[in-house]
Amino acid sequence: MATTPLSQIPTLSQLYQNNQLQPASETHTNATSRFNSRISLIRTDITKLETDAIVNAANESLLGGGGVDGAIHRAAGPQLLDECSTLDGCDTGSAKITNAYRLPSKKVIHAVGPVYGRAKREGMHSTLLQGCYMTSLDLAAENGCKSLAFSALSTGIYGYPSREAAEAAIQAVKGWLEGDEEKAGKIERVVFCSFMEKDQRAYEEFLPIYFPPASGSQENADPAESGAAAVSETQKDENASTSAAQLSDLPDVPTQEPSEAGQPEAKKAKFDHDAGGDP
Ligand code: AR6
Repeated sequence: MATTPLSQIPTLSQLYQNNQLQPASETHTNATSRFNSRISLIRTDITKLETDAIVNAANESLLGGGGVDGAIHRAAGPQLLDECSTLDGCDTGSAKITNAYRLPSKKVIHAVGPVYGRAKREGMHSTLLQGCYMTSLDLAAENGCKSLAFSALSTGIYGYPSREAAEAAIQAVKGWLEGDEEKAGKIERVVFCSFMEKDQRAYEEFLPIYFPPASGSQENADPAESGAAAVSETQKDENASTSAAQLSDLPDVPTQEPSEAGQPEAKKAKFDHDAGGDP
């Protein structure tokens, strides 16, 4: 599969315009359209994305594993493991950054999401997951990465339910973009990269609740809910959107689920039902 440049990754504005993302029937109280040209959703293999950084779903050792971690290490080559082994691991809920070696991105951010069962029992699951998203955004901003793509952290082997994870991830990214203005201004694009259909569906459900189409623009209007102030700010970006014809050139979605691509189901089941320990 060829690599995908940032210009080929559709923004929410473009997805709404092309009816590839449907507005929600009800939006969140604090919903905004302000960031619709800075947020993307794509279902693809994250190792093919030409964003400045990609975010890996790692474990505390940072020494590789299955799932997306395995795919990233395979695609980056052995130098990635060499660099990771100098980092002294990483706490759950946090992240560290490395070079990307043979990957088309410039950097890899290794985030350690929570094992759902264990973290949920301690009431820490969403705090830890959101910590991964916020630390990754901080690291991207500090390291000159203007675009970054997140894998759906913790939703594979670590057993975090897709809908809960998508909502927590979206809230974290929204909160971060609305936070420190100077820092947030350094990030031009945040991509949610899903792989399995269940995760794609979860983002398609929750992104419109938090980031509805701008009313009065070329997006599918949802006049009742999107803030008036947001509209004027986003309008010019949205009018400059990619056409449907260009978007039809987007890469094919994967035809294999990760479990078929070498991610052990037995291991996943263990973390779904009980958090026995880090694999
Ligand atoms: N591109 C994008 N997303 C992918 C890809 C890919 N090539 N492959 C899988 N995913 P997981 P976790 C999705 O299990 O749950 C590792 O062994 C996958 O569908 O990779 O955080 C680590 O070393 C899912 O949505 O990570 C840890 O030990 C998401 O990536 C442990 O797994 C995350 O699934 C971390 O578990």
